[in-house]
Amino acid sequence: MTELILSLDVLDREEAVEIAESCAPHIDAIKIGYPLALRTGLSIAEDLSGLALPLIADFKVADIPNTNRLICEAVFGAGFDAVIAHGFVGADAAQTCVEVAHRHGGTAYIVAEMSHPGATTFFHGGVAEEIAALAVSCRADGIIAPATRPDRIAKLREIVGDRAIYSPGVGAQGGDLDTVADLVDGVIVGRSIYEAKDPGAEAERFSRIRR
Ligand code: OMP
Repeated sequence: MTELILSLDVLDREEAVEIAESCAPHIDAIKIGYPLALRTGLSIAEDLSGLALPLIADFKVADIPNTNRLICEAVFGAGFDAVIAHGFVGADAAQTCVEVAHRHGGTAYIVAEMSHPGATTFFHGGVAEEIAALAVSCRADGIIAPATRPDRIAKLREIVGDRAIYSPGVGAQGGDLDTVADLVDGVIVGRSIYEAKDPGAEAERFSRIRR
């Protein structure tokens, strides 16, 4: 089964809760990043807790180990279940995120390669492969890899084995849902769902990958 993860990048607390509620029966987790959390604060996790879905904090944590620790402790303390962190900062900084996550009974995912066109400037040439290997050595629960480049997902799969690959970039960024769903453990979808006239119905349409 491939999971469907809703990326809830709307800017208003009530709208976020409404969309999450309508999508909840069709999704496996909700990802919250800076766009929403900077408006609502981390208390958005409490607002969504009644849905009983894992909440992923996409803060792409990328600082020194001590600051990463402080960020991740705030995230898990607020009720999030998972965090997304960058790996290019090195093993000590990434590992701190993993350790804090695991201490709280949560999970941590490391961005191996990003999905936007500009990501190739620095992530290609062996860097993404090195970050994926770092994620494995740090005992991260998985990596983030681009739905916009299925060939790269296949390459990174060789490195991470059966660790989870979560993949953004479907729909609005051009990635194809069914192609990617066959390669990854979870597909992350934002605008294609939350900008739809009926987000719940759209989430249901995307949820065919869960079967
Ligand atoms: P849509 O493009 O609207 O479907 O949203 C994709 C979501 O995934 C956004 O929240 C992005 O910030 C996030 N994302 C990427 O699009 N590309 C990446 O390489 C990594 C992420 C991420 O870490 O989730």
